[in-house]
Formats: sequence, structure tokens, C-alpha cells
Amino acid sequence: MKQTLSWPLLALLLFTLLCTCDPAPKTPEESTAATEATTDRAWWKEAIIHQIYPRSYQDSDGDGVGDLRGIINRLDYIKSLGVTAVWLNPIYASPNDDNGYDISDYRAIMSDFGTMADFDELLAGMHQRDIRMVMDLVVNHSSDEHQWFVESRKSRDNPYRDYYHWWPAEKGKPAPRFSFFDVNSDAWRYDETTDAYYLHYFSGKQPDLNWENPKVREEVKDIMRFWLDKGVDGVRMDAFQYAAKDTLFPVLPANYTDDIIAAYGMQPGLHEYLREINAEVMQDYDAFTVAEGAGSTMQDAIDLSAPERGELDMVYHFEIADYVKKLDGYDLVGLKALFTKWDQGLAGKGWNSIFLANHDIARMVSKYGNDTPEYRAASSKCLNTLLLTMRGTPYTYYGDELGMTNIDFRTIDQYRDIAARNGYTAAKNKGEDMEKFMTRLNKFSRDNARTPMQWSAAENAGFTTGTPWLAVNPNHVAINVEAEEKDPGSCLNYFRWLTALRKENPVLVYGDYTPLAEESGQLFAYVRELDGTRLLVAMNWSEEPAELALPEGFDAAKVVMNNLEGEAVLAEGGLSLAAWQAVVVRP
Ligand code: TEU
Repeated sequence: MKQTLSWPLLALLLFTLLCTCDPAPKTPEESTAATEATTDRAWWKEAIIHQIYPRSYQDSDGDGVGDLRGIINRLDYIKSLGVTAVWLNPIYASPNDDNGYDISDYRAIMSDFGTMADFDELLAGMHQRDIRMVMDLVVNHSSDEHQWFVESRKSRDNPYRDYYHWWPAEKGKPAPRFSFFDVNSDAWRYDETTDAYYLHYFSGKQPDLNWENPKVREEVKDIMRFWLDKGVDGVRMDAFQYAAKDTLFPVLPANYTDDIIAAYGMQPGLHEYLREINAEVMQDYDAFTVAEGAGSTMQDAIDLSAPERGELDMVYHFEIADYVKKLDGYDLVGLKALFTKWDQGLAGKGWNSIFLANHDIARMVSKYGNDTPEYRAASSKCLNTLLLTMRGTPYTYYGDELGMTNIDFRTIDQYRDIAARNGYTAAKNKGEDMEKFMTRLNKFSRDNARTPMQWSAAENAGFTTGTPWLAVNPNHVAINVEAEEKDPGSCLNYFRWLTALRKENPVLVYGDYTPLAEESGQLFAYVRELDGTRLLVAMNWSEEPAELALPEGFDAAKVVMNNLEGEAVLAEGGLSLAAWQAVVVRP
């Protein structure tokens, strides 16, 4: 089905959109009956954050790797999306064992990406366009090539020894801890220089910093001030749940890998460390912090993001991302229940992030939608409708505005990700069914989300004039910015409509969320409400038509948004939605 919007329909949409927007929308402060959740407004709650994986966005010098100059050259495009902030994956000096998540100098720019002058220009260019910048802060671990670790491993009495976790070999082998990337899944690595083991929850080249050491925390705070003084507006705390360690390293129950965060994440001290950072650094800046992860319970998430506790501003939980990991699909009723659980759990208590994709998971349209040619555009627009109409701060991922899909890698040499490559070796060593392993990788690998941005139908999608570091998706000949710019009904233009809708309707940011049709395996629908202003979001997450009875007061003729051209939405007493149709309706 071709997803085009005719100009008359666009004009109608614009008209209804404008009609919807109260000329003087009430701010929550003005409201007499503000709900708890709306009592404190903040720019970062109203932000639409666009995540950019710099390695894959735009190469400006032909080395096959994206760079800061490339992003600078695309700032007008980013602005045109209507997003208000950009989160950059790590751009610091790094030997790239884990694509920049292994940092060797926290105050330098990765040479592949450019220079500090480029960074300053990028930040200024964003600010000129009223776009805020969010940086990744990776301080659960550093690179083993960071000067701290180079010193730390030299001798047991080196001044930097306690910057990391060491276990002297004469005490015997330490109790196992799981490593995400180690081929033996073993987070303790023996280092013969000092006859001791060091801890690494990620790769062997990512030794874990010892947060119990106040000097490490001082270093972290100094690094944060360095970037915040430059004008950075937000900080994403990578893998922070693991920062505090169970320092005695007791023997864990055999099944501890079933819920690693519950077993050894969120250890004592973590909340205090966050409060320390907040009080001593963040209080001095108009910037926010977001957690990667949210602990293992709702109470953890509340404790982390409750404003009165002064820890983090926003959580970014993985329960929804982790829910969808079976090859044969997922249960929509369960998925919706998770959205409801998190909305209700945090309402008035903390603040949530809304995302379906990032650099660690598959492309959203391939994971939650339907990426076959017939439904790709509709389902990808449908998913973006969810992202931009839920309560919480939306995080949109580069390329998802176009409906970019997974890439169909079949052999291990096509993958670049350490998680894929080491996972492959580990599975092989364990004698696992490798065909099954490769099928899972094909669907869920992190490299799916990291393929280069699709700018045009040209060779390498206009990403680079050289050889791209990771293959470009062959479907770039059809799915690309240049083509979608020309098509008024493209995913790209629909995305722009959605960002405009959100920015013009505070109800979509702060309004209460009431789920509808919770037992439906097809419909995903809810009402958002703020101070008497209501909007209904109705989506059909399936390939079969679906009908939704309209809640009292809503009028099926007042459709503010519709992702399908010419598809009627009126039905007797309600809405009739075609496959992957999404509409926003006002009373
Ligand atoms: O990811 C951290 C990570 O993988 C887990 O902590 C996460 O909680 C879990 O997968 C959820 O199911 C971050 C980065 O996003 C990732 O790209 C890095 O490789 C990793 O840290 C190491 O820095």
C-alpha cells in the first residue's frame, strides 16, 4: 500500500491541527486542577530527543566512518524534524573495542570523529537552532588504554590501583560475575603483571571503575563539569546500575544471570553517589540526567527519578525493550500492559523515557511493526505515533523517521559488534545450535540499528564516499531522505507532523494516560487528558481491520492525525482502522 497524502488532505490535516490547538493553551501552572504529574514543568520533559549514532550518521572525509563535521553538515535536516534535543553516543577518544563505549580520554574527541574545535562548532550550531545536546557519560568503566588503568595495572601500590577493582590471586579465584561481552562470560580477568584479577562487566578492554573510591567520583564530577561548562544540556549515564559493586563479591545464586540487575546491580552506595553528583555538579547547570536502566523494580525507578530525592531526572527502563525478544513475535496485550504499568507507576512520582529503539536493539519497525514492503511505512508511522503521544520524554532513533529496517546479515563476518562476534565465539565454544544462534542475531543484533543513515539512493546511501565501516542496507535505494522529502505522505513528513503535534499540545507531554481496549490483541488506544483538554490516540497494531468504540465526547469526524491516505476512519459509533492505521482524534 502506498502511503501518500494528497495536498488537499494535508491542508485538511493542517486545518484540524490548528483547530485543535487552543490559541492560549493553559499551562499546568495556570490550571486550577493540575494533576500531580503536571505540577512541575521542565524543558527536558517537553523535549523530543533524537538519538544519533555518530559513527553511522554522515561521513564528511571519506574514511567510511561518520564524524562530527558530518553531523554539522546535517544540522538543518535535524532541525527540520522538529526534534528539540540530540543525544550523541560517545564521541570521546577510544580504541573502539565497543564503538566508543571504551573511553581512553574523557576530555578528547575520538580522532575518527574530528577535533574539539569540531565539537565546539557542533554544539554552537545546535544551540543556534535551539537544539539541546545530550552526551553519553560512560563511567561504569573506562578503556584499559585509559591512563588510569595503564597506571593501575603496573603495580599493587600504584596511586591509581584503587581506581579499579582488583582481586589478588593468592586469595583464590573470585566468585563468578557475569560479563556481557567476554567470550567466557567471565567478568574477572587475570592479569599477570601483578598476579591479580580485574573486574570487567563488559569487555576485557572495559575495566570497571571503583566508585567506592572517592577519588574516582571526584574525577567523574570533574569530567561532567568539563562538558557542562561547554554548554552540554543533558547527560545519559551509561550502565550506571552497575557502578556500585557488591564489594565483597559473595558467591551468587546459580541462576543469578536470570536477572543480573537484581542480583548485582543497584548495589549499596549507588543512590548516594547519584545524590553526590546531583548536589555537587548538576545543581549548577540547567541540564538533566537520564539513567540507562532503572533498577529492577518500580520502586527502584521511583527512587532514582523522584525529584525530591535529588538523584536523576529521568529513568530509561528496559522492561518493554526486553519483553520483545522471541522470534515469533510478541503479545500486544502484554506490551500494552507494560506501557500502562510504567505510566501509572511513575505518574506524579518520577519521569519516564519513551523509546522503542536505540543502538543496542533491533530497528523498531522490524521488531514491533511489520517491515514487509506492504506494511513497512504504515507500521513505522504507527510506532512513531505511539512514541510522540505517550507521557514521558520521547527518544527517537536516527533513521526511524524514515522507517529504516533491520539489515539481513547472514554470516558472522558481516557483523562488526563485539557483542555479536564474541557472542558467536562463546556460543560455538559451548556447542550451541549455531543456525539458531545466527537466526536470533539476524533479528536482534545491535548492528541492525547501526547501519549507516540512508540519505539518498546513491552508492552507500550518500553516507560516505569511501567504504562504510558497516554495510549500508540495500533497501536505501527506496528508503532514503531524498526520496521521502519529495513525498508529502512519507514516513519522514508524517514524523514532522507528529513532532509539531506534540509541541503544540502540552496534553501529550503532561496529560494523564487512560488505556482503552486493554484486552484487544489488535488495538493500542488511549486517551490523554490535561485540565479538561483531551486527545484520543487509536492505533491498529495488526494486519486485520479493527474497530474501536469511541469514548464519550469524541467525534470520529475530528481526526487530527491519520497515517493512511484516504482511509476512512468513521464507523458506526466509533472508529474503523485499517491495518497499521493510527489516528489522533479530538472531542
Ligand atoms: O549498555 C549497557 C547494557 O548493555 C546493559 O546494561 C543493559 O542494561 C541491558 O542490555 C538491558 O537489557 C550500554 C551501552 O548502551 C552499550 O552500547 C555498551 O556496549 C555498554 O553500555 C557498555 O558500555
